[in-house]
Amino acid sequence: MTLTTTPDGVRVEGREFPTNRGGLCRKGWTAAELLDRPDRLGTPLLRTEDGTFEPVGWDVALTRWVRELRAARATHGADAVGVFGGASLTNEKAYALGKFVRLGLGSSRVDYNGRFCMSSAAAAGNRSFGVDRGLPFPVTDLDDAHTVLLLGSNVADTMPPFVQHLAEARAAGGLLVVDPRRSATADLTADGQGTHLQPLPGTDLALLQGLAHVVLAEGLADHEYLAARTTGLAQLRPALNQWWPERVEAVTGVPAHRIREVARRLASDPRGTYVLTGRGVEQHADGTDTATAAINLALLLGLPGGERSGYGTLTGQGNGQGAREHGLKADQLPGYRSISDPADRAAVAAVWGVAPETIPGPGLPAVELLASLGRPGGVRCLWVNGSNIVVSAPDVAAVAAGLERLDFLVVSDFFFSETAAHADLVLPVRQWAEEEGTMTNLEGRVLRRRRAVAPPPGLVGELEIIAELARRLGVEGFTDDPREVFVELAAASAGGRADYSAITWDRLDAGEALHWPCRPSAPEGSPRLFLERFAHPDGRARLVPVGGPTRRPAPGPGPAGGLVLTTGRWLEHYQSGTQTRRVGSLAAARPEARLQVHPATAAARSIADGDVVEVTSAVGSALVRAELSTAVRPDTVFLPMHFGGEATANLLVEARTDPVSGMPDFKATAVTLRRPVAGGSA
Ligand SMILES: Nc1nc2c(c(=O)[nH]1)N[C@H]1C(S)=C(S)[C@@H](COP(=O)(O)OP(=O)(O)OC[C@H]3O[C@@H](n4cnc5c(=O)[nH]c(N)nc54)[C@H](O)[C@@H]3O)O[C@H]1N2
Ligand SMILES: Nc1nc2c(c(=O)[nH]1)N[C@H]1C(S)=C(S)[C@@H](COP(=O)(O)OP(=O)(O)OC[C@H]3O[C@@H](n4cnc5c(=O)[nH]c(N)nc54)[C@H](O)[C@@H]3O)O[C@H]1N2
Ligand SMILES: [Mo]
Repeated sequence: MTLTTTPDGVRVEGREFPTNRGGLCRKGWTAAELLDRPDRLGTPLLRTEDGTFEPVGWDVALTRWVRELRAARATHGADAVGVFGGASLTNEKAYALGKFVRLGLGSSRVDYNGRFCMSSAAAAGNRSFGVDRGLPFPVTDLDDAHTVLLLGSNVADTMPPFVQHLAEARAAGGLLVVDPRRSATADLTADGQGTHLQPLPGTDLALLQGLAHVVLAEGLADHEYLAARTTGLAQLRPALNQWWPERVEAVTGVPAHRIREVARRLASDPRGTYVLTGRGVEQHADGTDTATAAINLALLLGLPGGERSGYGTLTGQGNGQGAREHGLKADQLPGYRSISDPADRAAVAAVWGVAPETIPGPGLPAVELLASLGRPGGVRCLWVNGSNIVVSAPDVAAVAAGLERLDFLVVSDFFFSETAAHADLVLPVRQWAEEEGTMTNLEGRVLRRRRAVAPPPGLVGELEIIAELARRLGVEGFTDDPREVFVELAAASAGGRADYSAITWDRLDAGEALHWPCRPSAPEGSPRLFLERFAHPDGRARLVPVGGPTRRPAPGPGPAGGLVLTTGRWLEHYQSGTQTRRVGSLAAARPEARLQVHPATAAARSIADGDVVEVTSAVGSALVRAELSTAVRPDTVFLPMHFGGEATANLLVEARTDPVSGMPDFKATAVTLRRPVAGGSA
């Protein structure tokens, strides 16, 4: 998109671009409204003795912060200071922040909200393919697809410009949507344009095992491809044996004959067939295994690395791809390198001009990092930069308690978020349209972000904050010039999995489409990975045997019976809502949270549309109005994640995580539902 400055302010215009073709979702069209809002943070705010906030100058703010950092480190050690970042940050900020924690603070304690977003798909991609790039092919390849299996992704609401790439598949009757709700995307399958499968939340692993079982049992697998391009078929077979369709039906609720139909459709013509996953299947305690099962299915069919076929995961946040490549993750160094691998450490240490042993080891994944706040051996001084964790992390009551235990909390944001309310120091930062940098999109293509408007006076960006902190801490090697940071980032990525070493701002500014890896030996970049080989040393993809779904309490039918809560997004709001709840038209369209409940489920509990209901899980309760809808399964309820206060979805979600990726179990929580005793009718 482009920004035009007009006498009345800034306007957003769609721009012709292959991934969106001039389309923009509603949030994009309204984003400019946020640049000059009166409640935008303008100066640092420091908490006073009596608990209120007082505007202070930057020097006072940074002096205090540096004193707190030094005190925490002197008393409790370097790992007592930590950073929680976000994937809305540019590549340059993500890189600088990761480097600053390791070298400037000497701490291992850094992680970010991408842990909540793409970590399961990333872990599965690395395990199966040896590399993690959301789409290993340009999104426009989907334009010719006749069959697309879309698992746990509601693109019609969460990525509206993407829907146009599904037109051909819909015309061919081949859009296959797996979602416990008849979502806006599931509606796209109506009138013979495809099929909607509606499993119980958290049972996709069984469903995928069942589809793979049918492919093998009915002789639909591509054995020539499996022999040439994969390893592990012999180990995979026994893991699939037990998942015959009738058994899968009993676990998922999806009829056995539909499972067979979908498997046959997927195998009918591999050229033009794609398997895509979203958060609905990835944000589970078995999310890595579920994404792996989707990859196994795709491999059995011979899809990944084909001319016009493949597997991919649909990236979430603005820089969801880039932020997971440059070292913001607890176990990573730039170039998608491992912080535990001696060769990776040596390569980055050389670029940073330090001895490898100077770089700390792996830190803690997000949920463990948050659990450590204010605890013995845990983080005591935290900087949250680019996330609203009091709304978006699991078990938010525990997170808020952790923030209160801290010695010092710094939150930087454009707005006074729910998390900022817990801070000792709140710092204003610049917004997207006010800064230069790069982002990496869902297909691994690096894009320039250009400054379109001047930031309000007195506001600085994170690169300036980091460089100034480093200067005050007496650490060298930090610049506030984003172009210089990119040059260093590209050098640090050379030879890594996400190699940017032949990418320059000049090439990007000249309009070149550059997908990583992009190195001097192949400066044209890599729009299609895997055509010849996968990224494991032997060039083969791995079929990884996985088990059955994580056991959860089964929902009960009666009025007092348990239900499964799942959570996700609405078209009108973005993430924790800090931004979209402030946009007039969006807030008017969707002013408050609603719990989607099936009418039969509501009737059994004497709940009417609009009633305030109490939802209770093992860790907490939420109060929210019910919205009756036949679009959700009777044993399932759905709550959007966009709201704070009593309706915060994450009051209910437990801090249980996937053992491989550290992903929280956001999408299947056992709950009960009732009308609060003291009335509660709207
Ligand atoms: N409007 C809007 N757009 C956004 C965002 C936003 O907040 N608002 N956020 C952006 C970000 S960061 C992300 S990560 C993406 C997310 O994009 P999506 O992955 O599309 O978003 P979700 O709504 O979280 O989940 C998708 C679907 O999964 C379904 N689902 C829930 N549980 C299960 C399950 O157990 N199995 C299956 N098969 N499906 C399940 C939900 O019903 C939902 O329709 O969207 C991006 N775009
Ligand atoms: N129950 C449940 N919980 C979920 C999910 C779910 O589906 N269900 N989804 C998860 C997912 S996929 C995600 S991505 C997370 C998202 O949730 P969060 O991590 O909370 O993400 P945002 O709401 O985008 O928060 C970003 C905050 O940083 C600010 N911000 C934006 N850009 C910048 C910047 O450049 N610099 C600074 N300093 N601040 C900035 C914004 O104003 C906002 O307050 O939520 C996760 N939580
Ligand atoms: Mo996300």
